[in-house]
Amino acid sequence: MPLAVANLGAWLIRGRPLSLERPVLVGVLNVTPDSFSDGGRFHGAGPALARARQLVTDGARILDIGGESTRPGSAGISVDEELARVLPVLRAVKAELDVLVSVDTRKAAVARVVLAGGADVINDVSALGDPEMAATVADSDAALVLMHIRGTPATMQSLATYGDVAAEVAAELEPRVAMAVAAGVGAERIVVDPGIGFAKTTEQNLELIARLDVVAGVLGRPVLLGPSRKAFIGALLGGVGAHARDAGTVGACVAGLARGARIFRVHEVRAAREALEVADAIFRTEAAWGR
Ligand code: HH2
Repeated sequence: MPLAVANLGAWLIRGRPLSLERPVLVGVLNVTPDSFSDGGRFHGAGPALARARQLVTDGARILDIGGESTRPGSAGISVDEELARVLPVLRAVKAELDVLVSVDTRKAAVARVVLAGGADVINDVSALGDPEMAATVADSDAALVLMHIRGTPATMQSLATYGDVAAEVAAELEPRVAMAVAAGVGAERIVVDPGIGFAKTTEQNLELIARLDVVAGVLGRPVLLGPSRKAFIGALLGGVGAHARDAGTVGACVAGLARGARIFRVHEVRAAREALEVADAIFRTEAAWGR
């Protein structure tokens, strides 16, 4: 069976399985003043809600609300500031739209409040860097994304030294999955993410996507991929800016699908969803031929 269809199944979110039979799109909803590609554009509940409606219309099954930029070199913000950005948008989205909501946070104190406020997924780009995070998620029935990073956004780019990046990312994520499970987060609630652009060079990002099956295979959990608009795409396309990277993003997603990714975090959902659905249908046909 080709890799592309080897990792089917479901992701358990708030007691309900989200099928991964078809690729799942996660729409990025950054409510920050300073995110690298869309900082300031959807800051505040009004613009954020309009963006959320568009992402759902385009086919996002999950919206990932982020209040703190994690771009290389960025400094953190306080719990209060993060909640002031995220909570009004979470409430507005939940009140109006029938969509799962993920909150992109590294802080257990933020997670506790948004989980009480109805968040369905905690997307932790520090993979349990906060020692309280695992127990906080375990106390709910929400799902958890564990993303690979080394250091923090402020320090990560100086830590991009690997022998075998795919094997090391898998090995470094494995104990984090074990920690979450030991704290009481059921394995079926967890997905893993290789952390494209987090403590990785352009070559390492390419290698990680090319060998994504290593990450999926070692961990046995569904893989989420987040290449959207990242610097390695700009580098490959002659230095284009973040807004000229959406077609390149689609290419990275389709390549990831061919290596087992089932969940894709992107800024522009429609093109990625359509490309992934077509590619997935072709890979299924390939599987039916027994190749
Ligand atoms: N990338 C970013 C943020 N959160 N979460 C997961 N699981 N995977 C990713 O690859 C990922 C992520 C960075 O992108 P963006 O949100 O666009 O930028 P910023 O961190 O500047 O807000």
